[in-house]
Amino acid sequence: MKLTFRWYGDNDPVTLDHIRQIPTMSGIVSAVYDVPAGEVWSEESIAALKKKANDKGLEFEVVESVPVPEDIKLGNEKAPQLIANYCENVRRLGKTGVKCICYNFMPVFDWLRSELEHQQPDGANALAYDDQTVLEMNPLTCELSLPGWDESYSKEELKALLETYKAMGEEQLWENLKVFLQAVIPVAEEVGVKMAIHPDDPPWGMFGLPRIITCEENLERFLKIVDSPANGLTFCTGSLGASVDNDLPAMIRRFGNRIHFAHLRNIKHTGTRQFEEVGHPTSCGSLDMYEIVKALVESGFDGYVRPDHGRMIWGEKGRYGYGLYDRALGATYIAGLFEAVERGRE
Ligand code: DNO
Repeated sequence: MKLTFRWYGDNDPVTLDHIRQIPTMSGIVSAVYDVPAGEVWSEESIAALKKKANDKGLEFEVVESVPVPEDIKLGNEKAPQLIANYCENVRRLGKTGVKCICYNFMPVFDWLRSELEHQQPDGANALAYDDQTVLEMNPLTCELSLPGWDESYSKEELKALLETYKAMGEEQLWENLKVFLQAVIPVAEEVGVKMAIHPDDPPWGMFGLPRIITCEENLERFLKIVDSPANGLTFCTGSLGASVDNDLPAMIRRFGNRIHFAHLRNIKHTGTRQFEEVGHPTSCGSLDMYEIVKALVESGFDGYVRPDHGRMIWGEKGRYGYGLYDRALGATYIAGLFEAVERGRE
């Protein structure tokens, strides 16, 4: 496996110099951030990003994300051109040496939490989710703004979008995903890129929006749409693990060689559809991180790994979920788990 770290570019308070000092770090996970979803990234921007990383001794082999515009998920008349643009991005990234692209197919909202600064007993702040609170939230009026939310919509646009999705339903979303994959995967194969869809976070529907990348059965269905190694998964333990019905080690063993990227973090279930994010180690939460890593290693996983959301500790202020300290602790813990499991097999 290759250990990586998400970097949000020059505006990220976490710098490449911080990242390169985390032991065993191989590279960054990043994206071109100054282009609206749906547009083609310039070759210069991609090359500049790669150069910045390489100049610090870091690789740039993983992109997260090339966002999928809503029009593609909705399968409307703008979709064909936007899919062509998406393919062009995959082509350009492949040519620059990118090997893995993470993306998601979540309608409107990316990852969602009800609390951004949940106080923990040790004084850390963490992201938390409570379904009851979310059920009472109205995305058209609520004040909360989350990192995954696209702020570019007006209330009217958002309302129309929510209504269109509600009317559309899950099966049509599957159909639109199929159209997308059938166009993009052959291009990815051609340029040596592994596409890795990110599960829906949390893995259930909300605000009447369909969510489909949620559980073992649906992941199986997804992988069969285009049965190619280039059509793979980002195995995000915090997202899939939010549902107590998902048996993560079993899923890893089942999907093994189709997992190209792993987001490893722990969460603690605190009630029905209620959880909070915790430190990465097994004993901090509800997920068995050792069994997860063991399943990855025993399935022959040779993709990319990154620590996922960290808590805010040691007084750090920064991008929710993406501070330096707790993620760096997570990174070294993950590296330790891999070393122990791998050496145990020798
Ligand atoms: C949250 C992230 C997600 C992820 C996208 C992938 O912290 O894991 O926002 O990057 O869903 O497209």
